Amino acid sequence: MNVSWPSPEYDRQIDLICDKLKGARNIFCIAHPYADGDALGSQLALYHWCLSAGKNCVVLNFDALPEQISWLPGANRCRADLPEDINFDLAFLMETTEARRMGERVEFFKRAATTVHLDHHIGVTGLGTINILEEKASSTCEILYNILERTGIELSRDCREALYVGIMTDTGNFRFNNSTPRAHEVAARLIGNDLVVDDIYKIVYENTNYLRVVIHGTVMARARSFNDGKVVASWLALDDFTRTGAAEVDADGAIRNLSCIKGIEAALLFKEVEGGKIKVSFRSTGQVDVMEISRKFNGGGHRNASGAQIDGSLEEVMHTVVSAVAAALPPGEICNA
Ligand SMILES: [Mn+2]
Repeated sequence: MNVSWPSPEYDRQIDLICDKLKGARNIFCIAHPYADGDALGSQLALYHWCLSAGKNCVVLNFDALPEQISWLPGANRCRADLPEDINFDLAFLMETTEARRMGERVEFFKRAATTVHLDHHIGVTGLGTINILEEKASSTCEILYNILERTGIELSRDCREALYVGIMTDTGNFRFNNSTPRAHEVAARLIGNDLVVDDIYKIVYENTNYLRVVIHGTVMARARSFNDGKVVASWLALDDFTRTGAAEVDADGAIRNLSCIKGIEAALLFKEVEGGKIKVSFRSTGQVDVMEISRKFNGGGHRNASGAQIDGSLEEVMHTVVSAVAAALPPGEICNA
C-alpha cells in the first residue's frame, strides 16, 4: 500500500508491522542485488534490532559488498542461503523497485508466513502481505526507523549506525532534495551522543585509492571547453589504463569533476574500450535532455545522466557527440564544436 507519513493509515501499518515483529521468532531479510548503503543498512539495522530483541535474524545477500559499506557491524553475517530446518514467521524485502532484477529473491521472500515490503520508490506493488511504499521518505532506512523506534526496544549503537548510513548515502550526504526536515530529524536521533559522523563520512566517501586519483586527474587535466563554456568534455584512451595500471572502474565518477563547473549545460566523458568502441557518459545540469541525445547513439539513461557506446576513434566520436550536444543547447547558443 502506498501511504504517506504522517497519517493515521501510516501509523496503522507501522503498528501492524510492530506487532508482527514482536510476535516473530525467526526473521529473515533480503534486498535488491548489489546492495547499496540503504539496502544493506536497512537489513543490518533489522538484524541488530533482532539481536536486542532476542530474535533470530538471517541477512540474505548474494553479492560481494562494496568497500564503502562492507565495514558496517554485522556485514560479515550476511549469507547466501536460508537454513532449511527453520520455519520463518516473518520476512522483510528492503527496497525493490524492479521485480525482474530480483531473480530468485522473490521466491525466497515468499517462504515466510508474513512478508513485509518496505521501499521509498513506488515500483512493484503487492509483493508483501504488508507493504509500505512511501515516496516521500528519504530512504528505506527512514521507514524502518519509524517501525523500529515504535517497538519500544532501545536501538543499539550498531542499529543506529546502519540506519544512519542508509539515510546518509541515499541523500548524498544530506545534499539531495530528499534531505527533508524529517530525514534530518531522524538522523539527529540516530546520531545521539555516540555516532562519530566524520568517521562515518570518511570511511564511506574518502576511502579512495591512488590509481583512482591519478585517472580522475587525467580526466580533469584534459578537460576541454566548447560553446563558451556551456559544454565541457574530456577523454581517456586505452593507453591511459595500461600506462597507469588503473582499472576502468577507477574512472567511475570522474565526470562529476566536470559537471560541477559553474555555467555549464552539459559534461561529456569519452572512454576508449576494447575493440574500437568509445563509451560516452553524458551529464546535463539543466535544460539539455541528454537521454534524448544518447538515444540517437543507441544509448539511454535519464534526462540528466545517460550513456552510449559508439564505434569509432576517440577523435571522430568526440567531434560527432560534441556537435550533437551543441545543437541541443538552449536557443541563442552558437555552435563552434
Ligand atoms: Mn534507497
